[in-house]
Amino acid sequence: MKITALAGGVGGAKLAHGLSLILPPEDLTVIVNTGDDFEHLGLNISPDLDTVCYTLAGLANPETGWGRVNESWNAFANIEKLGGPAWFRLGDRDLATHLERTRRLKEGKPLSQITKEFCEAWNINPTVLPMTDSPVRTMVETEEGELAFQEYFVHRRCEPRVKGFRFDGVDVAEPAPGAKEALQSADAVIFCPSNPWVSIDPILRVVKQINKPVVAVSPIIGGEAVKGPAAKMYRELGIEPSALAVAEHYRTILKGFVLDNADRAFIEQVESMKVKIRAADTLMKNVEDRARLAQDVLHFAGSL
Ligand code: FO1
Repeated sequence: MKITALAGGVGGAKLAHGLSLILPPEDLTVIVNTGDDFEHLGLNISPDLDTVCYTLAGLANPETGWGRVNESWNAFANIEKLGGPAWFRLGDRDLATHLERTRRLKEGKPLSQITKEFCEAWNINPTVLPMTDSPVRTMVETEEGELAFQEYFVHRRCEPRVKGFRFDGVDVAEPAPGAKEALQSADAVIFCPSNPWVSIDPILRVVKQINKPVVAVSPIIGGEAVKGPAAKMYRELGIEPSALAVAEHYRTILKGFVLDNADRAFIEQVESMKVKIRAADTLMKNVEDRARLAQDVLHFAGSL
């Protein structure tokens, strides 16, 4: 079964990893959000892309989900000592990724090509694609004005109340080479359990159309996001955060929906949207959980 998965950061990376443990590499393409990308210390940082790649390569920090395992912080400590920006933490190993990415971008290489080269170096076999090679920047409209995504997310710790989102550059952004083909040749498209507002929506805005059966996995369990501000965003936008709210978010493109066993109470309401539903244990605490959930999602997608 050929699968194209859409993913943001930590939650998306975990399911992508589970899928990579089951599917032959030629049957899996992961299209990753780049709306979180930004420039910091003169470097091009692609947090979600790196989180997905590090996770697939077994290099991710298991505590944070982002950044590298066995990281050291010498450069960061010295930047801090010099009075440089300390709100965004870059470890030594991670810094090498940003330095090298920035160098190759300056040479004129597209981000998708650089990602391919990094994947080869890290022995990542499935295809990982940034959603686009053009700059798209997620802007968070808050009660304190508009904030660039990492300014909102890391610097302001998601504290300002959210009023909406804007994806700067999205109207002229073309999908990265191979993304359209991967969506067309897939038997099913899986939306990983990533934030619908700021991880999956920017990808959907870039790829525009999906003509294959879509299965989404809810990132919300029992009214709370497993990680990150998704539930807070729903609340501030006047929507009760729940698996049901996620299904409603995607309802126009959804064929199947996977919610947690804790959210079985919503099954009937989701079914009434003419969406097929599967309840599963969606919390991925270890690698076995990732593979088990991936297997559940693949069985379900195959049955649609
Ligand atoms: N998230 C934080 O909360 N604090 C950080 O200092 C931080 C640094 C960081 C460095 C590299 C990287 O790839 C990701 C990093 N993240 C950090 C996570 C990241 O900014 C967010 O999780 C994503 O953008 C949201 O998916």
